[in-house]
Amino acid sequence: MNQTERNLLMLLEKPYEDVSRPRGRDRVGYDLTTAKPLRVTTRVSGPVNWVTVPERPDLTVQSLGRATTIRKGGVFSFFVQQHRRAARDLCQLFMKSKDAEDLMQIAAWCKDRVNEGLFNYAFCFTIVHRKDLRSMRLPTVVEMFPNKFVPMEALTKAQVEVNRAPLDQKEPVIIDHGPDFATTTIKAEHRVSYWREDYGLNSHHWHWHLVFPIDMGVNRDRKGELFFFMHSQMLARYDMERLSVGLNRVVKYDNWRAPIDDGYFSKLTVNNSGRAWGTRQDDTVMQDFRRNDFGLDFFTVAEMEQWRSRLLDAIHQGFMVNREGNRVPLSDDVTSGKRGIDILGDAFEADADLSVNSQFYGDLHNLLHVAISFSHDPDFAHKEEVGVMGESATAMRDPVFYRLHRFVDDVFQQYKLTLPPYSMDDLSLPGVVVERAGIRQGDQTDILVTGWSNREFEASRGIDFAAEMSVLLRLQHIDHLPFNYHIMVNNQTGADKQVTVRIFLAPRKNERGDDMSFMDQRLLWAEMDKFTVSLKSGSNHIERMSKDSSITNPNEFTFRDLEQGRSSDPGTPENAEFDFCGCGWPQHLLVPRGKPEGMAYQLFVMITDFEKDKVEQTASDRRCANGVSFCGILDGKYPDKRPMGFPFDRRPPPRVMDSELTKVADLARLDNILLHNITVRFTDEILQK
Ligand code: CUO
Repeated sequence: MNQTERNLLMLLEKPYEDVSRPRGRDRVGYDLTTAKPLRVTTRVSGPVNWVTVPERPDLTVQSLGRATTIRKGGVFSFFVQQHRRAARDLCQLFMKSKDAEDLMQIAAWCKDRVNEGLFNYAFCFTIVHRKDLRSMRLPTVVEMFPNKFVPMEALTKAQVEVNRAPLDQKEPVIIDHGPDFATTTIKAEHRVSYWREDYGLNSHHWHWHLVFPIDMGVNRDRKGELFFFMHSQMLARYDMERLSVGLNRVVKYDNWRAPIDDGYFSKLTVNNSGRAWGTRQDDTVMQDFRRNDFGLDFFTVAEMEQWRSRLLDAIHQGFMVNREGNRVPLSDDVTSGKRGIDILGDAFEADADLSVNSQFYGDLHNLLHVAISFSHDPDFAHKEEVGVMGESATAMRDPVFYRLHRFVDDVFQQYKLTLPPYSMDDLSLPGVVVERAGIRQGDQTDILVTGWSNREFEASRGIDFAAEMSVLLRLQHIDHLPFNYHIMVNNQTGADKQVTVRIFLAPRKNERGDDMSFMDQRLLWAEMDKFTVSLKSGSNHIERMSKDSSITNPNEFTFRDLEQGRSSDPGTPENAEFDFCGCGWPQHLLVPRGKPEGMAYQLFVMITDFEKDKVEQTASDRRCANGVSFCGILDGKYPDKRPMGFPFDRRPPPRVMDSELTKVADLARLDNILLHNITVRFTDEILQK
């Protein structure tokens, strides 16, 4: 990273401090004195590397458009259309900059004039979506906004330690956090707090919505479908965690007049001045939205119910109706044009630019987030802040997130169940036999081991502790020991063959402890990996490392990594290839927790014909090595022609090879599919990796 890029990146640090405050290892401060800053520069001690930002007569309050409509210090919520419009204006201003230096000057000028969350969002959006800045990496959102991940209590403790430390202390102040969650064991839902409140899970969700924004003029390949698929997969994984701690699978929230059983009190703050997120008592009922502080028009639960009916009508009638009153058929059986699942996803999430008729189908999923997040104070009577459901970096902490998204998924699934089952031609691959498959972890076979690990983040990059020393947050999180898949495949086609290997994992037993039917187990299958291999004729031994998974992102950069150029220097051709890293499921959440005594899982390995799966990309399309199943390819097409979640996204065919199909094992009678039992054992110890 060159100095200009470094100076640019530093603007993401200390979001709540004046732009003139020194930041980063190099103590960079931005001097806008010639550009008439908004306030007098705060006095700072110690040397500062001043970056002079020249006067920019071209920048006026008008340049900011609607970006100033969000109050500073408050929440920036992408679920609110007015906030998205503010973001669009600021992103447009940033996107128009000529180069990195120009962007740095514009951004430094804007920094203290707009809402902090909005600023960082627009800034990150620009880095992700501008081709000339692809070599830059984003630091983890945990370091930008520690207050969205760690309770204020822990951060206050850090401040006390900093104040006590000698001024010349060189060692960092370390604050341990976790396992310590927002609930106690009195609440059954507490048992999955370790997962809901995981930093990686929440930063993944923030990052995913940054890469797939709505109403921002971003129309990426199969965006609506990916909204469905990625969230559906998160639910499959959540349900696996629930089953591992003796909880039933999550129940959809679809009676919006009934109380929401579980409340949520996040203990987090929305900014550094200690303003808390709104909280929700147990048994709160969602209300009509009638607040005047959020720039959002009033809306009612009845309107949302109407949008839901229209979406369900469309699904069951097989078409939507566009603004001109014409029918838009919903079908995935297309060779060109948009798939039904994409059309539905765009109208449901919703993206007003892409929805076939946003007036008619509304903004259902987004406004459900909003209505739930204000259910504790729907008319602003108590002047309470929005709840965590209103922000993508915090929403997944709340148990109601999963109940809401189970409803969203249920609507998508209703559509999927209208589609015909896959044919034998879709499912089989003549001449290719999966003979054996299994897992090796150390010297163990077919046993995966989970436990805890620690990860350190620098809190002083997001919060100004007014001290020279670094302040590290050490977060404990669930993790697993790395492992390898071993798959033996016999290629009897008589020639080399390019194939796609698809690996899924699901629990073997349901809540009752019974083996599951195909339909009972269908939504529990989590994609573990998907990759292409060239089979030679005869026997093949495929070995694949867990860290190479197609869903995960192994590169979560801290500010320090980026400053030091660690694993992030785009100077080498290999790294230039692997732009767009940063999106993807956290590596440490790849394996579900399992049980101390071991939990029975099934590994599903399927081999399909790459000829039928492949998607032509243009030579210039950049790809990241990882996270592709959840994040796609930035400038290119989603690299698998099959519907996402194939073959579990549809109802199964009633018969396979002349016998009834009731269980997944019946499908595995096909030669190209193998089902294999494995065990996941949770150790409740720090893992020695
Ligand atoms: Cu990701 Cu509702 O879409 O949170």
